[in-house]
Amino acid sequence: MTNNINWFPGHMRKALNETGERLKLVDIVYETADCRIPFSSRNPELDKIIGDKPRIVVLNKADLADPAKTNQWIDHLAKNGIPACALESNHKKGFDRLNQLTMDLMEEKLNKAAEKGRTGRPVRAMVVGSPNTGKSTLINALAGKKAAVTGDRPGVTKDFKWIMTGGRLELMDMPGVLWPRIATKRSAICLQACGSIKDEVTEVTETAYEIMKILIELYPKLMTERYSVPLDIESSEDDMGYSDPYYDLFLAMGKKRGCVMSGGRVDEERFAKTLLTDLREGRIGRITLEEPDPPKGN
Ligand SMILES: Nc1nc2c(ncn2[C@@H]2O[C@H](COP(=O)(O)OP(=O)(O)O)[C@@H](O)[C@H]2O)c(=O)[nH]1
Ligand SMILES: [Mg+2]
Repeated sequence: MTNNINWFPGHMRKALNETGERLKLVDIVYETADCRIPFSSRNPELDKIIGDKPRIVVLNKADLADPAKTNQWIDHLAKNGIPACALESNHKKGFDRLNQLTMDLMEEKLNKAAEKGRTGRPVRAMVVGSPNTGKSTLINALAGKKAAVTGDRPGVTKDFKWIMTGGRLELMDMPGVLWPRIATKRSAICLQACGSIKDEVTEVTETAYEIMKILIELYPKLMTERYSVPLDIESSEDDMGYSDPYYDLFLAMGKKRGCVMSGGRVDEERFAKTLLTDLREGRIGRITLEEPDPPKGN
């Protein structure tokens, strides 16, 4: 599977260095992750530049994720010393918890500043995360108006502004961009299925087929409900005596959804697109593709 994020190592390094420079200016970091793929959408390189700066992992798009697994992830991160919260940036849900965590983490620093006579000191925050994790949406939601975000193209130095968000928080209007963790084929598929890596036309069918396998493993009930196909259908052999029950299921689901060409053959690409859109828009249900411990990868 090709990695179609058109960054190269030098570019990534530059983006990381720039983000590191800007991190020096803030008190706290909001690290956005996609709540459905908290493993693959986070980048361990952040740890190297974040130092001992307080950080909150924002599990964004929680509306699309499995609530029980979201809680497992929050517990798992907390056990590893990383406060985390679920957020729905585009529905403005979960912000009270984010504020609470922010103030808990900043309390000591603010008290020290107050002792030195600096009362009412603002808390400066910066949003950092990989593409499509909702950085701009989060900044806009915190800013309370649509406008401020200057852009998040990696490797491009731009001036930034501080946005007053009400309360004590001042937010850098330019997020830091990281890249997702595409260490395994499974990660690549999950990232692509969640829309974090752009669809490559030639790969849509493969991605959909692979994600269907993962979904059947993790959420068999939701899959049968959505596509009205029993998961134990009898598999047929091809001319070479080879059978792939998952491929048969894929075709059966496509047929059921009316993705059929003239002549009766299943239009695999059309069903692939249908399946991916269903998943991305939450129509299959609330789904989390990665378990906290241990992260799945093969
Ligand atoms: N369902 C859902 N979609 C979200 C949420 N936050 C952001 N999005 C969507 O995710 C996509 C990427 O968001 P964006 O803020 O552009 O991500 P960025 O690349 O990190 O800046 C957009 O289509 C947003 O509307 C959320 O909490 N729930
Ligand atoms: Mg953005």
